[in-house]
Amino acid sequence: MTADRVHETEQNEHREGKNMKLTAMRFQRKLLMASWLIVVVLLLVCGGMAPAADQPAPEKPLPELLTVDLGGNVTMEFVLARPGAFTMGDKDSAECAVTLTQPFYIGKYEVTQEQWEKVMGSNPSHFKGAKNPVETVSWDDCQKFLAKLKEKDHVHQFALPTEAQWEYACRAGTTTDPDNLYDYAWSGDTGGVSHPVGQKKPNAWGLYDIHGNVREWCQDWYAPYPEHAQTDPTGPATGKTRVARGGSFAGYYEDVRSVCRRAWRPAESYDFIGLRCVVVVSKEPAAK
Ligand SMILES: [Ca+2]
Repeated sequence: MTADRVHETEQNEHREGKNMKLTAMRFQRKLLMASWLIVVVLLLVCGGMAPAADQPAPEKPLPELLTVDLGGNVTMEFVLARPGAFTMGDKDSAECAVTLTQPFYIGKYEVTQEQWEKVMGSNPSHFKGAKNPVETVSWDDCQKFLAKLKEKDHVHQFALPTEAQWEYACRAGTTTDPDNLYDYAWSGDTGGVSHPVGQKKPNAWGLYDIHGNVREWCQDWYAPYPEHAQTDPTGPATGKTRVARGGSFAGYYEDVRSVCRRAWRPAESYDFIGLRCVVVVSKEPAAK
């Protein structure tokens, strides 16, 4: 082999070695890019699956029914009332446009004597019966009952319904009362005594005895309705009498209509006035 031939062979070998190195480098570069691509895709997928830290978790829908355990197999049942708007009162007396922006739970039944006794340890009612509505309780007594109820159950926020909440729930999305209120209400000619709760027809939202049996204390002071539309009204700041709604076994047919308003002093108690509770639903977490 001549010197020139040797030199040419060496050059060819050198060129081949260089080409192999270039091919290897290109392969490594492609491998690196593919790895980065996989990492980016994985990050996008995982990021889309996990909730962002600054986004609140979606709210769970409120259950339609709520049962509060008072102990000793005594419970209190509530029905969900969703936010809405309605006309309070009627043209014959006075009316007011009302919007309720917050959901709330309202008692499916009037508070019974066994429920009151479980919470308060005594039963002041005149017409005795475990399942009869508690009566002969003043508005002031009801506040003591609610305070004791909160001591027993720290989870829920109990209250008397505002007058607007009461009428909203009584109307249950309707603009008129049922044709025959005696199917729904113990009233007038029913012997002048209270009756066990839940025996008549419920209203459209499943509330029993919201017409009749015993009148039901509301939270508000009594006053003529305001002239302007109201949002989440709670009544006047002061007054002399508190509202009681729904008529009773001792009243007349007119009294058990959804629009009928009556009021008594907060310390007064009668055997035809009881109560129905609400559970306040707050969108904000309860303060600790
Ligand atoms: Ca009632």
